[in-house]
Amino acid sequence: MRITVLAGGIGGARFLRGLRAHLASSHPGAEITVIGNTGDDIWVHGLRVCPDLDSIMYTLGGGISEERGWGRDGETFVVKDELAGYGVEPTWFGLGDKDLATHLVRTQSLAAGFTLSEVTAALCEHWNPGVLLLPMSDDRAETHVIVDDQSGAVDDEGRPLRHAIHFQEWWIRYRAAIPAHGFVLVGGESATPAPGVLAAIAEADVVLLPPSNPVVSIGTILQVGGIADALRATTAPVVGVSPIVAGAPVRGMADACLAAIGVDTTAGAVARHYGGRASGGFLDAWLVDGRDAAVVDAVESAGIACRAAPMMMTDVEATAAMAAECLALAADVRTGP
Ligand code: FO1
Repeated sequence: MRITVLAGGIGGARFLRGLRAHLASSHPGAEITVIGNTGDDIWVHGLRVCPDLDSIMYTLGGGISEERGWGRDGETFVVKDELAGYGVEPTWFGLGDKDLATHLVRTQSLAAGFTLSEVTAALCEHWNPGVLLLPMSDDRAETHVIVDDQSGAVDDEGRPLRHAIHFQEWWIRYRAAIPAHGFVLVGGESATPAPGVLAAIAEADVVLLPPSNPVVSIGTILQVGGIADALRATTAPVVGVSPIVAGAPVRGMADACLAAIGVDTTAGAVARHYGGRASGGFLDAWLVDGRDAAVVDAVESAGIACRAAPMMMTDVEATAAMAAECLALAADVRTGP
């Protein structure tokens, strides 16, 4: 059984850990291919950092900081403090000492001419995540956020000037607390899918969308040329898990992202945002938490099969049960009317 998963960082990684656990008992030999978001990637202190790829690699490889969901367990930040001592920016970025090794290996390998796919494969040989982890693209495509200039600069009508900052600055330095007027995937217009990405969608038995951020994680992956079309074209059932429960994101700040693109922060609105196939989208089925059971009929009327079940990834066992629900719903859709 071949399962392809489009994943962001923390939520995607935790979902994958449960999916892997479920498949180990229900479908031994199943293969998971992950298409990881690289829109969060950033150059920091001359190093290339790939937050979502690293969250997936560390989480599945057993090196993740559980309480943060990013970076390494047992991490220290001595180098970060030394850099701050020199007054070197960005001081707001949490560069971990153990995490630094990953960034150094990746940066040296990229400088030697290896692609991000090749570098990711090499890092995964060390971490052994148990999935094939593909970057969405080997090309640079970075999410930047349009915000009001925080220096207070205004235009001649007295309106705040706007400028783009890197997503990481918005997310980490400003905690997504300053309004995002929009997102721009810098480089996205020319970025192409990494090798194997389109095939992984076309040849999948099931495609899963974990409860990652629908705008800056899943949404970013969908902006890479050809990926959204591949989802619309695949015969595999495309099954998603709502990242919104009872009107709020379970984790992270997806509500700030959804507001920026004019999508309501509800389980139903995100399903319609992805869209059913009949309306030009790609979503065949949608899982919502029991607290959102009231949206099931509305989602079904949008041509998307929908089921309510416990959707909180409280531990691997609960997440494995979610994965089982996804695969059961995929089977229903495949054999459905
Ligand atoms: N998130 C934070 O909230 N604060 C940080 O200082 C921080 C540093 C960091 C370093 C490496 C890395 O791979 C991830 C890091 N993250 C940090 C998480 C990251 O910003 C987010 O996980 C994703 O970019 C959004 O999903």
